[in-house]
Amino acid sequence: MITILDYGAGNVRSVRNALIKLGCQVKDAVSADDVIKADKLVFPGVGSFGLVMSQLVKDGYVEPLLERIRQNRPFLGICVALQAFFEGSEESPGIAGLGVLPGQVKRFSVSPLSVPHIGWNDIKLGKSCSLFQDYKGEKMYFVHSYHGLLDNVPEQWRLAATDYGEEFVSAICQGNVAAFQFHPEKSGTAGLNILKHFVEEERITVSNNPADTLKKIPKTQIAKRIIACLDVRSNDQGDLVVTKGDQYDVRESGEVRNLGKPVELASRYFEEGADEITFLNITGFRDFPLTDQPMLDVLKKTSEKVFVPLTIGGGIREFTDSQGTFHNSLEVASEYFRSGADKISIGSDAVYIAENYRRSGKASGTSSIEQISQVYGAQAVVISVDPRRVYVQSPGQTSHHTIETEEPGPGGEKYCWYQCTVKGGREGRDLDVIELVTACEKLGAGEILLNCIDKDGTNSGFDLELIGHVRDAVSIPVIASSGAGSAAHFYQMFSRTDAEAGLAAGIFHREEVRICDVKALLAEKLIPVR
Ligand code: 1PR
Repeated sequence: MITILDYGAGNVRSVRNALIKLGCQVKDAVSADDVIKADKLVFPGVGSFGLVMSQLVKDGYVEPLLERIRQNRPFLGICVALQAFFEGSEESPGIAGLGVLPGQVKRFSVSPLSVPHIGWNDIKLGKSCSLFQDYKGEKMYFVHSYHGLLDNVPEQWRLAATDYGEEFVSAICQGNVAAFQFHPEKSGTAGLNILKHFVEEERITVSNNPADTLKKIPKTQIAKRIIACLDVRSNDQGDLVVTKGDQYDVRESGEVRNLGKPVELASRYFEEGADEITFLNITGFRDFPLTDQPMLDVLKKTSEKVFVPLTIGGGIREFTDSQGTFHNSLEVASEYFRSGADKISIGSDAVYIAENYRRSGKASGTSSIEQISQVYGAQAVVISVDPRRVYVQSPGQTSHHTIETEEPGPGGEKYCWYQCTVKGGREGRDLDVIELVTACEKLGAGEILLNCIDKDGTNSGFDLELIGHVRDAVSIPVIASSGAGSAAHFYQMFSRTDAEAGLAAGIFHREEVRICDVKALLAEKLIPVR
């Protein structure tokens, strides 16, 4: 029996699904006694350090947790749960951690690398450990902005480190007590194997290698991510299908294109090696997300089979339902996290928020971006951008951020700006892509999903000028999206821009290109992939 310490973290469902996949019986800790007496305790944590610690204090779990660690009873912490071992964190000044390890957790300051550290990176194991007996050097999935300093970790606790501009502790272990900064429940089969050894083995064994082992292991490298995107909507018969637009037009001879069933396609992409999977409910702006049971079911079913990160977007905003009940966006996002999402993506609402922010010049504190990132962490909030080019003869013709383009306009115009749209490209706004992404970063977003209406479904390659334009303007990761027609387009994009990830839909749905083909070409070209 595995007991989960569920304080409402976003990834609890993913951890529960992974343990159930491993054949475990799982129950939630409901009392301090459970925390101490549980055979094996798993503590999944995402979100802010302060939120985690204040929840533990509120539930009276701090002392029982410390007692469990003192009694060396089997314990596995994930992500923020590792950070909670330290005395405190820069993320939440004045809030005490468990204090098992000395020192403060720090925010990454690794420019020009983007923060949060989102993606697949290696771990340097300094000791051999029974939890890693099947480990063959696979990359693990990380999603965090703060980290513990290796120097603060006493030798007897050090297990693994990882590099991301600076070296940080990615695993600790002493006796039967272990914790990881990475997410084993979202690190594919390799991650499940590590969880399996925690579940199956009576106790954790660690053999000491020479203390300087870690120093001898070469720096780790984060991989470029390959993401499969499933644009989902109900067709005219009311079935939820995966569809795909050409420049956002999803109809073919009047019918909604049907490219397959969401759960099946997502499972196929997981098997084929996708690093992440994104669902975009493209008519979400019309629906009441909390009553959109079919989409929630797709997420629940997918999260039982897919052990890489899941992002869900479409319709995430505050709304008043048909009974006149008001629902804030945090409620909507929480329902998606509880249903298995690891990240949520905000589209139209982000445009309205950025417009308000630019008008008022200050954060409202109530926007969906602010509310959700404060509770679940910036790394859980993706902004899905739907821009289209507007050509101008000269930059002076507009107040918007323009670029000089190598792809002149219909009238030979050498300049253009990128107009933001809402409602799935149906409505253009007086806001450019730079005004949008910079406002959203300031308000707490953790990643940009940069689509391009002009390129969507064209198989003509990514809009490299747009990607460079946005990558230079923000310090959060950018996912390049729209237009991929071949594996070579991914190589072109990763070799000519600093985007952290590449996303495609049509070529994967139509099986014109497989995810493994893209990765094989990138690896051949020495672009790091998982
Ligand atoms: O505005 O918060 O309700 O979110 C709606 C979301 O759905 C937005 O993120 C928007 O990007 C997306 N969306 C809305 N309408 C459409 C449409 O196609 N009619 N799809 C749409 C956007 C963009 C990508 C696509 C890439 C790759 N599609 O998701 O996967 O362009 O495609 P490709 O590789 O085939 O070129 P809200």
